[in-house]
Amino acid sequence: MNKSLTLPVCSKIPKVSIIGAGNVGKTLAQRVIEHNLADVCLLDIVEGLPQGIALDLMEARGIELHNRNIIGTNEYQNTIDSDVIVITAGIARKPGMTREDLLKINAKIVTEAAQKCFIYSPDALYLVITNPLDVMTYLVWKTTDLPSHKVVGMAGVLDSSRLQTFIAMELGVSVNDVQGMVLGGHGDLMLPLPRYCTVSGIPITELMDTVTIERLVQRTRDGGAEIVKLLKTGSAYYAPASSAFQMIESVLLNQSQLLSAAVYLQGEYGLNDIYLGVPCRLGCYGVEQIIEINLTDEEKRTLYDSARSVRDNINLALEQLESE
Ligand code: TXD
Repeated sequence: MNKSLTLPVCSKIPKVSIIGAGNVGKTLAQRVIEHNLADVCLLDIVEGLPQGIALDLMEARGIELHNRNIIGTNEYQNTIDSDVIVITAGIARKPGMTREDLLKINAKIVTEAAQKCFIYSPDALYLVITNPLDVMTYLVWKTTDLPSHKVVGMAGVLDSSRLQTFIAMELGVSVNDVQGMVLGGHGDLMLPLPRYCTVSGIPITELMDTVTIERLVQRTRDGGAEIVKLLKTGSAYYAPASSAFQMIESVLLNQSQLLSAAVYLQGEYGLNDIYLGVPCRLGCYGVEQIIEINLTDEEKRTLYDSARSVRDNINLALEQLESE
């Protein structure tokens, strides 16, 4: 028998739990394990669904040759000791359902999921994806004892990626060279900032006329709807999963990336007690810094309109949760 080796102590493999094994959840799970970033616990309310997806992904390891594990479960205790909790659980709007109905149902799903995860992973970073994004992110913070820097919503990275992609396609340049930023709430009132978009340092205002820029900005605002219209059932999930992956990587590898995300505002941009998309630095501490940039009066108006709409929905959701 071979002598056993004295192995060095391994540092803990990071763990990401994803609540909701739908399109975004399962695509994100695949990215996380196949990039060797973390082990994954995939949880869904539907019995067999997360287990089946996890087994299928595990069986690809002989080809993908990564070393991460994924389990599927319906039990919250399996999320124990997670470093990141991602909440994608929710339902999509069905025919005949009002926005308020959807808000009420998703608010209940998301807050219950966050509270159950909190029991097992009180120190994790909570990344919220379920729509309406800014409202759901606020509710996760409000209904748990999590500090606000540990609760963040994903939308700005996706909206920014869409804008960067459209700029690269329009100019025929590599998307590697394009920088762009979209602020505000995730929805019709998002605030793409063409003034801050550059191609290898050159402002896009030098490279495109205002009509073209406005067309790309509008396509970014309609980005989600354009995909829903094409898919007919369901909404975008590849780019949303990539966006969430970028944020998780910044946290687990402590990269402190400066990106746009829904964060808790306490006076920044003149806004208080609200989650809204603004530039921030994201690292292992969670939200490390919120960056305030100069906005024109018109940009501020859009940001405040966005904040007003988010706040109305937060109030509505809180009333509904309290009335139960
Ligand atoms: O930029 C963004 N933030 C977004 C947000 C981009 C894309 C998608 N966006 C929203 O994410 C979308 O509007 C949804 O609210 C979520 C998830 O989107 P996805 O496309 O993954 O939805 P699916 O495929 O319907 O998956 C939802 C899963 C499904 O498997 C349900 O069974 C599960 O959620 N679900 C639950 N899991 C656990 N616990 C409960 N209670 C539960 N209810 C539903």
